[in-house]
Amino acid sequence: MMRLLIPVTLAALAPALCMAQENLVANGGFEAGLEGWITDVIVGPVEFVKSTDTTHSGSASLQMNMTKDGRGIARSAGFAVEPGKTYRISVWASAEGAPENMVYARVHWWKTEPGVASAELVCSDTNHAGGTFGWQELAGTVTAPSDATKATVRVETGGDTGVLSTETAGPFWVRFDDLVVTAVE
Ligand SMILES: [Ca+2]
Repeated sequence: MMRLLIPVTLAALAPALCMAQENLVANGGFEAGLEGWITDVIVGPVEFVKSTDTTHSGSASLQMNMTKDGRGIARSAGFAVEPGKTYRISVWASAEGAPENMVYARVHWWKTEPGVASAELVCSDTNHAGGTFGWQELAGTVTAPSDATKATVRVETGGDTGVLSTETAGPFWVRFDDLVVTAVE
């Protein structure tokens, strides 16, 4: 009986294993709070909170509380990438009173370690959202440049200097959850 059972079990597992896509981002679902993430206040104050009130999945999400015209980012831990390879980025977000088009995720490609000043940044975004909305997926497909070795993903409420003059109606908040980066076969 055992000889029969083992091949059957392996055959049943094989399709599931082939379909499984590894999430390259550690703690992308914020179940461990902000472990592995670096936060930065572009225009403050901004409060970064491990929210357990509302999540897209699991028991925690990241909530960023902005004052009027506030801007903040949270950057993931770095992960290895292969030059020329295509990756899909997906993150779920919800918001109240966010400025138009200012909620998104952005990948940065690095030649060396993330945070090294000599690294060349090449940015690619997911689609953007704004206003007041329930959980929605922001996704994008990006291709690693020929000299990239690592990448990080920032979830943002508009972290670029070019948009800092955009006024918001008042304080606003954005939640992020389930950041997943997978290599596209
Ligand atoms: Ca979560």
